[in-house]
Order: sequence, then C-alpha cells, then structure tokens
Amino acid sequence: MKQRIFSGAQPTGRLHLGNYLGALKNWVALQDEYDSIFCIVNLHALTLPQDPKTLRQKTLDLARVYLAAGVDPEKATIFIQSDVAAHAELTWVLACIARMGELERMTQFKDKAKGSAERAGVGLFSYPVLMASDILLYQTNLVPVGQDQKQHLELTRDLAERFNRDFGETFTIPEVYIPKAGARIKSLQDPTKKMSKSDENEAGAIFLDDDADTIAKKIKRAVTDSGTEITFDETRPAIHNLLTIYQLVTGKSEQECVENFSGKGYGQFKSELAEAVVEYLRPFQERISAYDDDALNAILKTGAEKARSIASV
Ligand code: ATP
Ligand code: LTN
Repeated sequence: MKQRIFSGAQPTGRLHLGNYLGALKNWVALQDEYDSIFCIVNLHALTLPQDPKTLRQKTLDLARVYLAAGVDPEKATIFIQSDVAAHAELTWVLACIARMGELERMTQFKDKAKGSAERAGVGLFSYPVLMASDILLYQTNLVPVGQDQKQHLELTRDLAERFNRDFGETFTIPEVYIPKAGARIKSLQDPTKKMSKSDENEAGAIFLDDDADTIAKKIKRAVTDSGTEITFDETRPAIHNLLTIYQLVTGKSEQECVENFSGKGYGQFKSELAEAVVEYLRPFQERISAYDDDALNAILKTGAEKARSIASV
C-alpha cells in the first residue's frame, strides 16, 4: 500500500512563487510515489473576513492553479474542504482536547491577530485545530508544506498522540515534509520577511500570473545586500534568496549557480534570473486557461466523493 500525503492551500489572494516553490512543486513531485490528497481549504479562509461571491470564485480558481501546476486528477484527489462535512465535525472533537495555551503559542495566530487576542475571531484561534482535522481524517503519513506551517504540524502530532493515548489507537501520526531549498522564499522587498499573499507591498512577491514585464521589473527592483559577490551566504539574505529562486527554477546545483555568476554583477544576475523565472512559469501560465468551470466542477465533485469515502472510514 502506498503511503498517503495530504496538503492544502487557502483560496485567498493570488498564489506567488513562494507557494509554488515551497509547496505545490513538491506536491507534483510526490504524487507518483504517494496516494495524494490536495484540498482547497475554503473553511480556513473564513478565519479572516471574505466576500462570499469572491471566495467561491477564488476557490474554483485555486483548483485551476493546482491543475496548471501539474497536479494530475488521475493520480491525486483534489477537493474543496467544505464539501466534506467531516472536517468541521472532527474539529469540534479535537477542540475538546486542544489546550488554550498551546493555541496561544502559535506564531501565525499572533501575527494574524495583530497583537489583540481580545478582538481576534475564535476561528482564527482554532485555525490549527481545523488543519489538524484535515490531516488526521485521512490517516496521512506525510504533509508537504512550507516552513511557516511546521509549528501547526507539531500541534497536529501532539493532538493525535493525546487522542490515541486517551481513547485508543485511532490516528496515524503524520510527518512533516519541508523542502531543503525553497521552504521559506523571502519578500523581494524585505528578505527578513517571507514572500506573502497578504503583504501590502505587491512588489515583494512574484505572483504566478504576473506577466514577463512585471516579473522583470520586480526582480530589477528587488533589494540586494552590500558586497558584490553572488554566493549562497546566509549573512547576505537578499542575494541568498534570489540565488535560491534561481537554483529552484533552473534545477541547477548550488555550485553550478555560483559558477554561473562568478565575476558577474547584480545587473547581469537579475536579468538572467528574470528570464529564468519567466521561462519557469510559462508552461504553468499556458495551462491555466485549459480548464473551464464545468471541467473543474466535475473534477472537484469526483474528488469530494473520494475524500468523503476515505474520511468516513
Ligand atoms: P501567505 O502567507 O502567502 O498569505 P498562506 O500562509 O495564506 O500564504 P497558503 O496559500 O494556505 O498560505 O499556503 C500554501 C502553502 O504555501 C503552504 O504550504 C505554505 O507553507 C507555503 N508557503 C507560503 N508562503 C511561502 C513562502 N514564502 N515560501 C515557501 N512556502 C510558502
Ligand atoms: N494552514 C495551511 C493550509 C492548510 C494545510 C492543511 C496544509 C490547511 N490545512 C492541511 C497542509 C495540510 C497554510 O499554508 N496556510
């Protein structure tokens, strides 16, 4: 029997290169080897204010992104979280064994609540419990995510272990899968922050639907560090980030990347990087219009049926 992977993304905002390199790219790479389930987590999106009509559209658009990125509906199950009622049901049960203290420690909650727990929604607080339900419902072995989700995975494991201890062996304890490179792509405008959908400064992120001109402009304006060498040096986070992006989109080794730019300046580096990113995203951008709403809805319906049958066992 194949081991199972489960992962998901929120249908909020436009996906960026960080989401792609940190998560989606690995889903596609793993789908042959694993029994794969990829979810569009629209209930998680409700933890912050959403317009219902827009959310419905974004949910469908995100399914399109999964497919264009190379998730194959013949191999993997793709479905919308709210189509499977068991996610919300298990969330209640797990909420009864989760502790306030452990949820208060979640850095994503602290960030998104912007320092005011008093005014934050209860949904935002229990967000990681819903995520734990997503994963545990399917007896998941491995969860491919970016670095920012590691803490949520640790909580998921803790809840599963607690449940198994108190009520008998029920849940598989999942492992986290975080890629060696690309787990935390940084903002082009501030390499101390991660590239994010919710950043007010759009220049910090390369969105998957940005055109070639926009990509070139954003990379040209990306901040750099002092010094001139183009190397993987952790003390120069801006160049480290740009070079990591170059490495991932070209598939070259670290050494090949460094050799390629030895003796070249930032200008040359940035123009080669922009070209490589545009080429990398081209097939994705060509495929994004290949699925009309009817085709998508059919795939999601089949996915929901499969997910429901696994979740109900
Ligand atoms: P954002 O922080 O950009 O608003 P999010 O946390 O709302 O994104 P989702 O769309 O739900 O993210 O995340 C999908 C996946 O992308 C997750 O596995 C997450 O870890 C990963 N991811 C998000 N940002 C980055 C990044 N900058 N670098 C690498 N992986 C990332
Ligand atoms: N919280 C995740 C999205 C998410 C997820 C999951 C990822 C929700 N449920 C289950 C992996 C497995 C995020 O990236 N914002």
